[in-house]
Amino acid sequence: MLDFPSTLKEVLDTFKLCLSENKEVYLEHYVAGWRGLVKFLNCLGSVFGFISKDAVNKIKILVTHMEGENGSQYVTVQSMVKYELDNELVDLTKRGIHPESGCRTLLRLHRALRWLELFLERLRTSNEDGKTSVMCSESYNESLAQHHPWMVRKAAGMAFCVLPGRPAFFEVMNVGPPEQVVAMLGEALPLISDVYQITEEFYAQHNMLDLP
Ligand code: 1Q0
Repeated sequence: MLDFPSTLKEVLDTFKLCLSENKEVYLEHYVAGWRGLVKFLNCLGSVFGFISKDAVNKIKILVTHMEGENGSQYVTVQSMVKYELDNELVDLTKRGIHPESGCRTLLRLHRALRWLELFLERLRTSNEDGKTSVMCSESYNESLAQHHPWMVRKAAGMAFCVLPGRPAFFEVMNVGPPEQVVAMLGEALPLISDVYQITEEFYAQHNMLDLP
């Protein structure tokens, strides 16, 4: 389990550990990565509490599966999907008796990972006076927002407005001077993108990109 991460680099490195040799995604590291991200989110203020609460809740659901009696099936995203599908443990078309399946829960975090990728890429390529709130809402609109109802989109939009500016943001990351942050993001982003793509393709193959 991850202790309080001192830098965002440590958290993003966790996503590097996610990929197995044969390109499966380890749940343990995936969950650890999200735990670390949530800690950074909490540093940004209580306005983000409703987001962090939902993320923590989803992390908990996954951990419960991983530590449960069928935990050995929850080692990778791929093994989880196979297990839950084979045993009819997923609601495929409408909400039913499996509201906390690993598959639908992970899908929510997976969509959020796309937001993260887009947002960090914008941060990386922005200049000093770039507006984090704009970068954040553009990334959100291109990803997660498409899956959220109006109320959630509205609340998210309001929270984005109070994001600190780029310099303060870089400081919270605790990675060093801006050039170093930019370099670190440049190294970390391709790996996050790999994890995202591999999960996306696997979910697509199993027709699971719209799980209720
Ligand atoms: C930096 C600002 C953070 C902005 C995060 C953007 C995501 C906004 C999402 C808002 C929605 C949250 C409310 C709950 C929504 C659920 O309905 C929804 C669907 O689940 P369900 O069960 O109802 O079908 N849940 C989700 O879509 C999951 C959302 C998880 C979001 C996790 C975001 C974690 C953010 C980490 C921030 C990392 C910051 C990195 C850089 C920090 C450097 C200082």
